[in-house]
Amino acid sequence: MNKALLLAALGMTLASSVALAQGQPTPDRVQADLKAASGQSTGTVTATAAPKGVLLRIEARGLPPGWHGAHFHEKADCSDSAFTRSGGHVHGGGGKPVHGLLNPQADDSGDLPNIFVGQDGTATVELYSTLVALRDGAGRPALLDTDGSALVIHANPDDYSSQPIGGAGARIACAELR
Ligand SMILES: [Cu+2]
Repeated sequence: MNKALLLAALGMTLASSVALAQGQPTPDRVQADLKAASGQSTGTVTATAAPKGVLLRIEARGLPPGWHGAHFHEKADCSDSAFTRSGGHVHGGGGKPVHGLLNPQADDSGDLPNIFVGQDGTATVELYSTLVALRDGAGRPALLDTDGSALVIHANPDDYSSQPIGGAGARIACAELR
């Protein structure tokens, strides 16, 4: 083997070691600004595709302390201050979704556990949902469908059973996932 060939072979070995050292491929994820009703940024939301669902990270500040309902809503539209343009909850079936993580009849794909905001107004939360997919769901609704979706935080906690949104009240923060 001449010197040039040897160097080329060595270079290829190094390149494949670097690829191995980097490990897993970069996860498929989207990040969005979390917007308060004032229009100001109140944090960030990151949604990552998982093999059987979506991993969600919420990093918020400036929210009212206490428990708050959080759901995936139908459309990536947080353009009005009441966030009504984000629509109802993400739902795969026809008709109105039956809401509530503790409701045996529920088929609401937008359901998520409540988040807790501390006295300083911040929350750092990771949630996991197997009810949706980021893109291809094998039957689960995709968050990144043609009109995207929104992560909405409500004023009150979700009681996980009453209709239509578990008594969670007004929408106080919204992130456009697209
Ligand atoms: Cu909601």
